[in-house]
Amino acid sequence: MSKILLFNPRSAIAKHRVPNSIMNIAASVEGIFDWVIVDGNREQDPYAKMKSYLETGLYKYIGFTVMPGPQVKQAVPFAIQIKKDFPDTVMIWGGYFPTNQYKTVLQSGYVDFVVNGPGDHAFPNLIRALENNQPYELIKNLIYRRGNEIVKTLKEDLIEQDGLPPLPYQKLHELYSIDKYLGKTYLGNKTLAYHSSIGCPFTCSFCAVVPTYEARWKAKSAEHVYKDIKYIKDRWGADAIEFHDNNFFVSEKRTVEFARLIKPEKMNWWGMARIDTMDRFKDESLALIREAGCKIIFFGAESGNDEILKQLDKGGTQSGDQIARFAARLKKFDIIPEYSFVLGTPAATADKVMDQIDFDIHFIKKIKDINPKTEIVLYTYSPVPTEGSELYKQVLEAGFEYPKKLEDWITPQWERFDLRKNPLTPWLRPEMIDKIRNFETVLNGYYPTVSDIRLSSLKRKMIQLVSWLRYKSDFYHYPYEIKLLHRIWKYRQPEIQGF
Ligand code: B12
Ligand code: SF4
Repeated sequence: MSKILLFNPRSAIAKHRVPNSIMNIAASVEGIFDWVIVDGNREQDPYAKMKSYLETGLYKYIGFTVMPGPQVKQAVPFAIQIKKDFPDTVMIWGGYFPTNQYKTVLQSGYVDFVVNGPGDHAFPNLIRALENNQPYELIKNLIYRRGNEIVKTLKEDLIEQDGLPPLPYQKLHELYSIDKYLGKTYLGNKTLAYHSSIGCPFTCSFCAVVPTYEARWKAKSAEHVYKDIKYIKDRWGADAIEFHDNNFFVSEKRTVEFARLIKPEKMNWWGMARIDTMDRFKDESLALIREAGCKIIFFGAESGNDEILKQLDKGGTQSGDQIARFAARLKKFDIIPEYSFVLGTPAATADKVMDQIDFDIHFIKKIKDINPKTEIVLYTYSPVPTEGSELYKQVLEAGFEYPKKLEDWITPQWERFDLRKNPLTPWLRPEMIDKIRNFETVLNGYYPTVSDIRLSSLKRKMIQLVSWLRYKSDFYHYPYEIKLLHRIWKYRQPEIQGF
C-alpha cells in the first residue's frame, strides 16, 4: 500500500504552532494508511526532507496545506520540483488558498486535486479510491480537472466535530517534539494552539471563511475540548491556550461550560469572536470567562462607519456605537479587546475612499480614549472571491483581477496582498496606503502591543515618548524615527507573526 507525505509549508519565522490543519488530515488517515508530516516551520531544508522520503519510492500521495502568504511561497516551487523529480506522485492541496483560488491552482498543471473545504472525509475517501482504482467523481468536497474542464463535486454537510478521530499528537511528537510547538507568549510559557470549531455562521463579504464554509459552524463540545487540552497539559505541560477558531464564542452555553471546566486548570487563553454576539453575553458569563483565564479576545470590529459595516455585510447587529460601547464594557471585566479594522474598501470617488480612511483613523483613536488597553490590528482590504456578494461585484467592476498564473502569487506584490498590507486594488492610491501604514506605525509606537513580550517597559516608554507628538497632533507623515526603533527592537505584529 502506498504511503502519504503531508507537508505544512513554512508559515512563521518563529513561535511555531501545532500544525492543526495538516494534523486534522493526518488524523483522517491514521490507522488506514501510513503517513508522515514534513513541517516547513521546523525544517532547515524542507525540500531535502521531502525528497528523502520520496526517494524511498514508498510515498505516492502528497498533501499540501496552503494558506495565503508565506505558505504559498514554499508550496509553489516545491510542488513544481516534486512533479519534476517524482512525476508519478499525486499532488493534493487543501486549505484556504486552494479552496478560494482553485482555478489557478488546478490550471498550473502540477496540482492534481484540490480539497474544497474540510478534508476529514474527502481526503481518506480520495486516497482509498485512487489506491483501489475506483471512481472518485462522487466524493464530496473535491475539485479536479477533466480535460480542459474544472469539475467541482458536491459540498458535504459539516461533520460532527466530536466524532472526528483524535489528533495524532504522539506521532507528531516522534517527528517533531511537541515542546517546541508550545511557545512563550503573552499568555504563558507554553502556549497551545487549539482549534475547537470549524466555519462561522456569518457571511461577511470580505472574509475567506465564507466561501470555504458557506455560513456553517460546527463545534466540539466543551467537555471534548477540555479533555484534549488537559491531555496536552498533563503530557507536555501546556499552560496557556490560543483558540484558532474563526469564531470561538458563537455559543454562550458552550463558552460558559468550557470556562467552568478550565477554571481550575489556571491556564490563560485567547480566542476570536464577534462584538455583537458577545455583547449579548450576560455579565456573569463575561466575569466567569475572565476568572477562567480568558485575558484577551480578538474581535473583527472592521469599521466604526455603519455604512461600511453594511458594505462589508458584517451582518448581525454590529454598529459603530456598539463597537465603542463594548470596548468600555470589557474594561469592567478586565478583558482586553483586540479589535481588527479593515481600511481601504471601495467607494464611488477617490475623495470618499480617503474620507472613509480618515473616519476610521479618528474612530480608532476614540476607541483608544475609551479603553486604552484595546489592541488594534489594522488590515487593508484585500478582496477574497466571495462570489455573489455585492462588495465583490464592486471590486470586479473597479477592475481588480487576481493573478492568472499560480507562480504570480509568489511575486513580492502579491505576497504583500496576501498579508493584507498592500492590496493591488485599483481604487486605493499610494497616498492612501501610505496614510494607513503611517498611522499604523504611529499607533504602534504610541500604543505598543502587549503581545510583544520582549519589549521592556523602558523601551515601551521610549517609543511612546517618540510617538507622542505625532499621535496627539494627527501628524503621520514619514514616521522614520518610529520605524527605526521598530526595526532595531524587532517589533512584532501579531497578525503576521502569530497572535
Ligand atoms: C493559525 C493561523 C495562522 C498562523 C499560522 C501558524 C501555523 N500553525 O503555522 C499565523 C498566525 C502565522 C497566520 C498567519 C497568517 N494568516 Co492565518 N490563520 C490561522 C488560523 C487562525 C487557523 C488555521 C488552522 O489551524 N485551522 C484549523 C484547521 C483544522 O482548519 P482548516 O485549515 O480549515 O483545515 C481544514 C480544511 O481547510 C482542509 N485542509 C486544510 N489543509 C489541508 C490539506 C490537505 C492535504 C487537505 C486534503 C485538506 C486540507 O481540511 C482541514 C480539516 O477539515 C486560520 C483561521 C482558521 N480558523 O482556520 C487563519 C487564516 C487561514 N489565515 C489567514 C491569513 C490571511 C493569514 C495571513 C496570510 C495574513 C494575515 N495577516 O492574517 C498571515 C500570513 C502570515 C504568515 N506568516 O503566514 C486567513 C486566510 C484568508 C484567505 N484569504 O484565504 C485565515 C482564514 C484567517 C481569516 N479568517 O482571515 N495564520
Ligand atoms: S464573523 Fe468573522 S469569521 Fe465569520 S464571516 Fe465574519 S469575518 Fe469571517
